[in-house]
Amino acid sequence: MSEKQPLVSILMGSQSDYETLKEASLVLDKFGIAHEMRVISAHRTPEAARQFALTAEERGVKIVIAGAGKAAHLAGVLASTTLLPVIGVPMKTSDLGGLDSLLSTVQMPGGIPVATVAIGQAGAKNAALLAVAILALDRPELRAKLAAYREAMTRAVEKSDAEVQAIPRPGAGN
Ligand code: RP5
Repeated sequence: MSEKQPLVSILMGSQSDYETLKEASLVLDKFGIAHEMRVISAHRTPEAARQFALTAEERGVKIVIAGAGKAAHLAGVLASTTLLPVIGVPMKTSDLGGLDSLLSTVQMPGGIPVATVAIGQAGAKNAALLAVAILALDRPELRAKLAAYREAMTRAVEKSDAEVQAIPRPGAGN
């Protein structure tokens, strides 16, 4: 995590969400995006959630990533109080597998959007990539990094394809 002024805030409802949200931080590190990580709960620390949302924009934050589980109100509560884009990451949960978090995060009533990504680590990773894509809108050097990231992914899949095709299969005539 960079010591510079954070452009992205990664919030989590509980420290138990950390291992999942770490994926978002790793992606932002890869792209050199200064960010912060905070534990702030919509239920357990509602005043801190409100203060965060009221002051994030004036601190220079551009995008908020909020991960929470179960009755996951964090992203929606933050979105209600800031005009910054909020990306919600539903946590995987032990009781309902994360469907609880997903529905709580994605089903915002019209008027207050939360851009909701997939449950768990894939969602955390994609939340960061979405934040990079938004920041890249007016940063050509970041856009180039994002394009290179996609290109590397394409090359990796092509390599996998070649490896799978090279595996001898009984009865396939090789
Ligand atoms: C939510 O409740 C948190 O985001 C977490 O995913 C879930 C459970 O929290 P703990 O009981 O593990 O602190 O607020």
